[in-house]
Amino acid sequence: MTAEYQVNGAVAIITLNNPPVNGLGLSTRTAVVEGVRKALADDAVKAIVLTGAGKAFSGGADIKEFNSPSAFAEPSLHTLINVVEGASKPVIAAIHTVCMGGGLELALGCHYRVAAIGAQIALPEVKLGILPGAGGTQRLPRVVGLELALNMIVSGTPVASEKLAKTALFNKIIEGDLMEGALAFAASIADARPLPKVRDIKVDYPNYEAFLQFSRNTVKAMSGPYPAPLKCVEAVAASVTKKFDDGIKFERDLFIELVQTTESKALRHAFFGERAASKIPDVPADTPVRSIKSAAVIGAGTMGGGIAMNFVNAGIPVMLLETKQEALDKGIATIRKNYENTMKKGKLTQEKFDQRVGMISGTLNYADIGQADIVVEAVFEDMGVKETVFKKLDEVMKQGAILASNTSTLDVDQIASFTKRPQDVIGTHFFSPANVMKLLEIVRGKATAKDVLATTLALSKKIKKTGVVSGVCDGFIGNRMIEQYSRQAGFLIEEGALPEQVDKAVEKFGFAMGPFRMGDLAGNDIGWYIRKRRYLEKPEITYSKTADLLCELGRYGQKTGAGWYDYKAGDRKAYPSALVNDMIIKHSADIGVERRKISDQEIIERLVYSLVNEAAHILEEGIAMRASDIDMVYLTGYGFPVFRGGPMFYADTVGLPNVLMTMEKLAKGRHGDAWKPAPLLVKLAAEGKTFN
Ligand code: 3H9
Repeated sequence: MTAEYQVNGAVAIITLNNPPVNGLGLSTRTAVVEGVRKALADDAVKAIVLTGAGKAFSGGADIKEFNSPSAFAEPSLHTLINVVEGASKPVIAAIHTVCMGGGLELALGCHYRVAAIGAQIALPEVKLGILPGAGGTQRLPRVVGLELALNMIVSGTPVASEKLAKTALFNKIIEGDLMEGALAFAASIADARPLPKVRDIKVDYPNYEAFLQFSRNTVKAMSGPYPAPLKCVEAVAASVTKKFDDGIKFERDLFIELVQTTESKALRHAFFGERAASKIPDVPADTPVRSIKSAAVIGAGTMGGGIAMNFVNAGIPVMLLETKQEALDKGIATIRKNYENTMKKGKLTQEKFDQRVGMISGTLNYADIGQADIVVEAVFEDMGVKETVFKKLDEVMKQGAILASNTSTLDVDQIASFTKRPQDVIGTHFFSPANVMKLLEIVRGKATAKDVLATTLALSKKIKKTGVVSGVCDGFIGNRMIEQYSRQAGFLIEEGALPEQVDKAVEKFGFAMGPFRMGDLAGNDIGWYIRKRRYLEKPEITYSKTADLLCELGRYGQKTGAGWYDYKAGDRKAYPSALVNDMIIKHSADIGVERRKISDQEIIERLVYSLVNEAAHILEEGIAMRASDIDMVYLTGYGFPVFRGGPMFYADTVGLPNVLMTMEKLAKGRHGDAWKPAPLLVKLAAEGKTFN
């Protein structure tokens, strides 16, 4: 049963029991309706308490159900709420830990609500590209007021129950045992009549038109490509402008409209994708993990410093190791400065600042880091350098320590072979700035022990990253794909586009940054260094030479004050460069390419489908375990627009046969060999299937 029924004296207790978060799927809704009917039929029962088992009152409607007919099957959430609200005996919601979405809507249908301290109260539907569709937009303003309800619904942000104690949302905040308090409350109101219903409350807000218009303007300006936030405002507006039942119908129509949008489907995909990524089929959830109480980072540069901050933010003391005192001092000073800036913005107290800075130490001596539970190497991306470091780590680190490499492209198995304990070696590829970016690509070597993988995944959660596991290959998931994207970007400028056209098209598509602005930010010399290695290792792969010519001019990007674009001192704005554009045009002439007008559509197709095709290889080879893992890498590490769900999800929405057709057309053009479709893509398209 997904809800339990028991009678305690004169009170029936209905307990939602649908782990993990008591989602209100069809079977739970059915069980609660049955429970209420049973209680109403029992003359000995005077009141009903509704609560949730385990770690939630309820996390809301079962999101997994949204793509299936059972989402709307009877009893629907509306029907359930109507049964509760229309009950002839008082129904009291006893709320704890998590009360969100449909869970809060159900509670709002109850006659009374009592809550434990610290319960997280939210209508977070907007984060899934929808709005509360079971009366939340109509009932919440009636108990907490128009303004607070609008804020909660448009932001989706949870509010602690005690902060809402003064509103009509709760009849009582219970400090001790929740059930004991709820039963005492039930006894105190068992005979009270008439039963209060939230629907009967009038939303009172003088001059609401002005407030609503202000809200529309503000929300419209902030919601970007997402339709849901503005629809939230419209639905909340209906709580003042329409009769209750009309408001409910209006809300329901908007909900049905939103749930079918690609934006909402993409956000739901990302929600489940993030959770799926931490599940490794041959590493069960109960795999024992190693204790991580201290960390060391080799290299105090930008990357090493950012990595260290992650540990410190999570309460794990870290020791930085450098080869020269000056570099060490500079690295630690930069971290300190970063925390000072956060403190100046009011996001860190002096006490927390002192704590964090106090957790960082430095050394020039390998012997000092030997007792750390994990060491992350963030040194120069060169196999020779990695060899020296890992041999040293093998000598000094205690047994059982995890030896992690922040390599972004190199062979983790080879790195592991430099040690006598390859089972303890793993790749942890952070993205710059490492203290900000959500992605952590976790590279599982062929010898990596299961508990090392499980520990690293758990650690990624602790440091608030989205950990995605990749197998070993050149560039892993993310950089192996971006290589194809960068190649296409290079060909596009050789054939007729200029950097600003490419960047604008990509940014209009929704990427945070186009490839050329991104190159200038990350440093064009990094790609140059990698290409030089590839020219030797894989001479069969063709690249545009424009990026090499740029680097030969010393234009490495923002750090040298010039890259694909010009920069002014103290200003990160990219100004198109006449010099670079002339260089590109001359290069086309030098290699005998007649430049042509390239459409924005072609730019997007070539850049995005190059990612998709490489990803299909990666999936087929088992480097990525699932298509959604690839999407998570791109959503959290490469600025792929979230409302498009990631490259694989996007290809699914375009339709794989359509993607394939465009690739076949591109294969007839210049560098057509790049468009040989991955067998998996061909197979899925032929079978009418999708990646996800
Ligand atoms: C809604 O209510 C619509 C209505 O207005 C109208 C309907 C007509 N459904 O995050 P965690 C799973 S829309 C199904 O790791 P935490 C999740 O997939 C809903 N499953 O834990 C994961 O499964 P697994 C509005 C759900 O403790 C497991 O629970 N509600 C749901 O860090 C643990 O999740 C929301 O948007 C769900 N509703 O955080 C709430 N929620 O273990 C979304 C979670 O198999 N959920 N799961 O991977 C959350 O914000 C967090 O999950 C929560 C727990 C705070 C609840």
